[in-house]
Amino acid sequence: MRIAVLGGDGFVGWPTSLHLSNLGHEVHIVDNLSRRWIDTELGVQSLTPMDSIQERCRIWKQESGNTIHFHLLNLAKEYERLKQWLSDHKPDAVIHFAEQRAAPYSMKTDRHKVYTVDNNVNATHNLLAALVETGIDAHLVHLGTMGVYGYSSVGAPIPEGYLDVEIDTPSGKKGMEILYPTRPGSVYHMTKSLDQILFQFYAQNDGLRITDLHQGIVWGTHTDQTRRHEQLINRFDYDGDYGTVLNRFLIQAAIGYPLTVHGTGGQTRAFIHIQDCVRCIELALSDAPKAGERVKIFNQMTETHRVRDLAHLVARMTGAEVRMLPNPRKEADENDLIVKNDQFLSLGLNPITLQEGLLAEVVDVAKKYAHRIDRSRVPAVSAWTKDIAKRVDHDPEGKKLKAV
Ligand code: USQ
Repeated sequence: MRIAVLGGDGFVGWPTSLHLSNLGHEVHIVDNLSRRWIDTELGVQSLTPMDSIQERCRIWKQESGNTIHFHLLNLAKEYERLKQWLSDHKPDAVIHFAEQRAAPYSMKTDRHKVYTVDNNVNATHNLLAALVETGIDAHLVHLGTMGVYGYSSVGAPIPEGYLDVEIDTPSGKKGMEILYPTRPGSVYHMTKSLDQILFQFYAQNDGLRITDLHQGIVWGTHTDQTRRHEQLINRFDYDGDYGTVLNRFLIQAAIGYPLTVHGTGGQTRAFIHIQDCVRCIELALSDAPKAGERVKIFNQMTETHRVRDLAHLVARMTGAEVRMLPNPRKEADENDLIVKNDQFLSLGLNPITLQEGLLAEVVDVAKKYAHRIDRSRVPAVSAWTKDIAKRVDHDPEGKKLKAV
């Protein structure tokens, strides 16, 4: 297949591009390199040293003999160029990762909120409108998030995207299927909720074939392809805005920084290893919906864990100290989470679960590049409200709190 990977320079986009190229697909990365610009804005860098996208593609060609093409294009701002690109290249599938993906970044200031909505919603809508206009019947696979469901305890498993409900009508009860009600916990998660409505409309109105992947929190760093050469290494975020919880704990353990648990650590979240992410994309591509069908929604996660349990697991493994910090986010202190992921299992996903070996691999990578870490960028200081900001500002590293 000819596959466009929009956002193919990012944390999941890059290993996905390598994985698909390795399978023999013709891969075209379309990216505006915004993630690299955000590093510059924030004054942080990936823990792992990343080469330019052109250099990464050159090394891949040298390693595998396969070409990954790179196209510099801003999906959200260059609509006419996007249309032209689609007409020129006529992809069979488009994988859409091209969105600002960090909840804390999206909550930093009003400017970051505006940027995140502007970038993410326009990127998605421009793509949908351009597919219709150019008449290209590509299967669109979008990287969504488990966070669209929200994190209140519901006491029932979260289905894959849709919920069967019964409503009262004058002629009795009527059953219907609705999109699971969204309850985003950040502006970033809100944009992915808005995306769902855009997909629903374009699938129903124009017969676009769309798959939306509700992905959990990714952990790990290497995949089979990024291990093949030092310069194919994946990016790896550790800072308070872009680092995600389990990877952050592992990096913190590697550099002797107390593990930063927000609040009670009773938040339960869904997780998936990076190797399974790329495999899920492959599986989703093999199971495209037909024109006229509803959007296909998968829960792209393999297990759930409570944040404090993860901290204690990492602490036991490494001897790290665990510290409970004032939570910069507005989120439930404690929640349960049961998630259905039957569709990927039935397509043949054999989940990688938390294993000491893979956790240790992350710690080893972090130790190798520890000299690149700026410890002052480890605390998460982006606060969800002005009131929370005052509290977090006083004690960003929880020094006044007792370590547990
Ligand atoms: N947390 C800590 N300590 C930390 C960092 C996070 O306790 O040092 C807590 C947070 O307060 C939160 C949980 O861990 O309760 C998860 O935070 P996270 O930063 O790992 O994940 P999140 O902000 O939800 O976002 C990440 C990705 C996003 C993806 C999402 C999947 O950045 O792109 O969509 O995970 S999900 O969480 O399932 O919605």
